[in-house]
Amino acid sequence: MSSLFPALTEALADPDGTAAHRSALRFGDRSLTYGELAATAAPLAARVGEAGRIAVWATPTLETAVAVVAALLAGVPAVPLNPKSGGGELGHIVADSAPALVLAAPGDQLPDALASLPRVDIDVRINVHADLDTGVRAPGPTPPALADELPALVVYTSGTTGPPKGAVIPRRAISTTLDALADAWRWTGDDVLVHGLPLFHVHGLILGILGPLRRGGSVRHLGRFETAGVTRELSGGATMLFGVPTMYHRIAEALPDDPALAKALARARLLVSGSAALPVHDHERIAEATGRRVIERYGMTETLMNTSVRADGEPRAGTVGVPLPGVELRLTEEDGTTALEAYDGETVGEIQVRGPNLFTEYLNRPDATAAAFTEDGWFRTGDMAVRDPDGYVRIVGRKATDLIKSGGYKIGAGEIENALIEHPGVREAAVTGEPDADLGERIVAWIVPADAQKPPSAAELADHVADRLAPHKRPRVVHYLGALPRNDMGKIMKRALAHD
Ligand code: MCA
Ligand code: AMP
Repeated sequence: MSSLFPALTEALADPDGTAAHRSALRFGDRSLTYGELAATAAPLAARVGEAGRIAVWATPTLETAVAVVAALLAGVPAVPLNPKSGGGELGHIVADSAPALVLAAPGDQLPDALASLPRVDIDVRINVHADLDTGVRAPGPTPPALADELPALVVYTSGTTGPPKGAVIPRRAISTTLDALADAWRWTGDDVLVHGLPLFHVHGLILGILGPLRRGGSVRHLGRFETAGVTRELSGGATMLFGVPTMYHRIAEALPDDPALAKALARARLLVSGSAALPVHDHERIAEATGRRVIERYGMTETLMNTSVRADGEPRAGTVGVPLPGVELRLTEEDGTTALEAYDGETVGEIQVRGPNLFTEYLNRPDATAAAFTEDGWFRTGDMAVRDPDGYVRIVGRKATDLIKSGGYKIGAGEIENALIEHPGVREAAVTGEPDADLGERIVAWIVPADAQKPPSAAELADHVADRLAPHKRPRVVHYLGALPRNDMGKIMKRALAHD
């Protein structure tokens, strides 16, 4: 039952202490010290303290970070919402998670799907210390001790079919995963992290915001990812960079014409990639131009972080390193229960994990929760891998072909197919992923139009999906067919499609 953020607790108890004056968060030209964060988040925590669950309109801003910290101080589970989600997706998340209220930055326009929820503005008080210099500086109330099993966040994640499921992430999963990463990466309060990741997923929110705060260090968020921001921050004192492979690919593309970027990356203490596989070609291009090797770590919304190349280990392109402290990892045979013993770099099995880093359940989905675990408590990741003789894990694929990773986002083919079929011009639809140098995979839609003479255009279908679900789920390529290839059982043969 220890504090998730010791530096923040210290700043609350002693607004004049050294911890209070340390830098915590910076978004553009707006920043907060730990003292300011405490003075801003504590009153918000008091306001939401009685709520059952709260939604957070998770724009890439200081407000989102403050809102999530306030929820964690209060012990109220937060549901981060993608502000680009379409009406259908938001409607599902709100109905499923039933938040008591929504926290949003003053001035943010909220869509109709949130109209029924009471709204609380996130009032970020910059320069609180300056105000307090003319007033009374009193210690804040000590946050209540909260049980480790208490849900901290509900993060929505796509499956192969149906709408996204809410993964319930307890406080102990956050603390143990962040402490395991601290061990693997020698991550301390002296580190300054830079990233431009979205704040409604595990990578950007838990690793990218809560990670530095747990260490008593600081984070500079770019608002949106751009290589110029990476150059600026890594040249100006930042020590670590987190990104998805698409971001490192864009860095690799920019490096030949951008010596300042190469110099900035060369100065970084640690460059970390995750959420999808970073192609070896991009690893090599970055290493060649900067002399620095990107390290990869492997995680999942349901498990937080499982493995990583360690800061003191050998960086090896194409691998995700070794299991983190406290994480049990095994590969299993096709039956899903027999453990493979091989460490030969060849024998492929499904990765299963066990440990304090795991989620507790999918909200309102006991069926899906039960299916995700073996009888003896191993979580089935669906990722296929081999292990090198020294234990390094190499991910070689996925069990489900209906899961697409595009730009580091996990996207279920079924979810997009359901949205496409709602379009009046579509009779049948199938969705696949195909390789894309920038995004890893791009979404491809295979459409049987209702009227072959007047098929809906690719742009119209992309907009249709972006409006209902989210822009990153829109098809990038559309093929029109007279019929979908089906087997004798009537099942669509996606492999045949992809090879057409
Ligand atoms: C284009 N746009 C549209 C449409 N077409 N909007 C609406 N309707 C349309 N038809 C807009 C997009 O919204 C976007 O707007 C802009 O055009 C460009 O889009 P895009 O080509 O998709 O690229 P991008 O915006 O540059 O995105 C690349 C990215 C992004 C920055 C790498 O994919 C990204 O942030 N990925 C991170 C994913 C992530 O964090 N995954 C973690 C989950 P605008 O410019 O306004 O945005 S995995 C996880 O958490 C686990 C635990 C793990 O291991 O990490
Ligand atoms: P999500 O469900 O969005 O949290 O995505 C989790 C999935 O991302 C995992 O099951 C993996 O398939 C993939 N993933 C995360 N990190 C890596 C990595 N470093 N290399 C390959 N795949 C990864």
